[in-house]
Amino acid sequence: YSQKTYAARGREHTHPLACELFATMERKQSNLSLAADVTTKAELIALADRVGPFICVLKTHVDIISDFDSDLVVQLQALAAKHDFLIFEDRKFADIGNTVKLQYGGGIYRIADWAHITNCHVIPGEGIIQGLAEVGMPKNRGLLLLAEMSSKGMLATGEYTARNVEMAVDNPFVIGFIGSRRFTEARDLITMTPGVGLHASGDALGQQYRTPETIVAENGSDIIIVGRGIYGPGKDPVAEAERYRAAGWAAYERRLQRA
Ligand code: UP6
Repeated sequence: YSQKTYAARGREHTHPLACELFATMERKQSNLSLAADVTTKAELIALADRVGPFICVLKTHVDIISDFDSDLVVQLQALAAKHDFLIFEDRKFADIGNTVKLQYGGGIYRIADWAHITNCHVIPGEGIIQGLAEVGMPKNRGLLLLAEMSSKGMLATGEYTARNVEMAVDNPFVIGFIGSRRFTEARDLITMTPGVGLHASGDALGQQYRTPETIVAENGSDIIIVGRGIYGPGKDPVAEAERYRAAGWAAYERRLQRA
């Protein structure tokens, strides 16, 4: 599967949201997701509008926005339509099924109403997936499991990662993983990879960066997630977004050629 084109995988996938995602990637020639970790509404809207043309997925952390309101969601949805991208709220749910249902569907953020994709840790066991699926499946949302993390010393390894893969294969609400590589051929589950950078090797708080070439061409991941590499201090977000889009797409084309 990782040697198939995104277009073919989009045509064949059993989850409608995954079909939509692959089709978007093909249309825009982009396997780039922007990690938009800015802290005000105005900054997030401005960044999403500028970088929107280059990305397939906008990844948000809505709980870091100091002036969050429902109008922000309306504006993000308008930008998603204008620039043709999906929205991924990187919520990293980690509680029991009953609690995550309330956190996903309700509260101030009402994540399930607007985020096409969200994610969770499976540390509580598979009830967390079931709880999220009860809210998200009727809305045609999709879930990623955090099978690995990018940070130094992370504990999601070995048997824990393997259990993530088993749970993902078993539950149709799951469309894939956060992690560093392709984990399984089953159900053509997607991998999205954070910790991607072309220059820096990491930050002062344990983040570790690898290149699009390593992640996509060698490891078989599908989507690169890039944050500060695009809008960090002194960077031109439009130029950097195009650079990462081109690098991610070139790595994907090299992967296809290796087949
Ligand atoms: N993220 C990681 N590593 C993980 C999972 N998620 O970095 O294992 C998220 C962070 C941040 C983004 O929450 O939003 O990906 C990475 O941003 P950066 O490119 O600026 O380091």
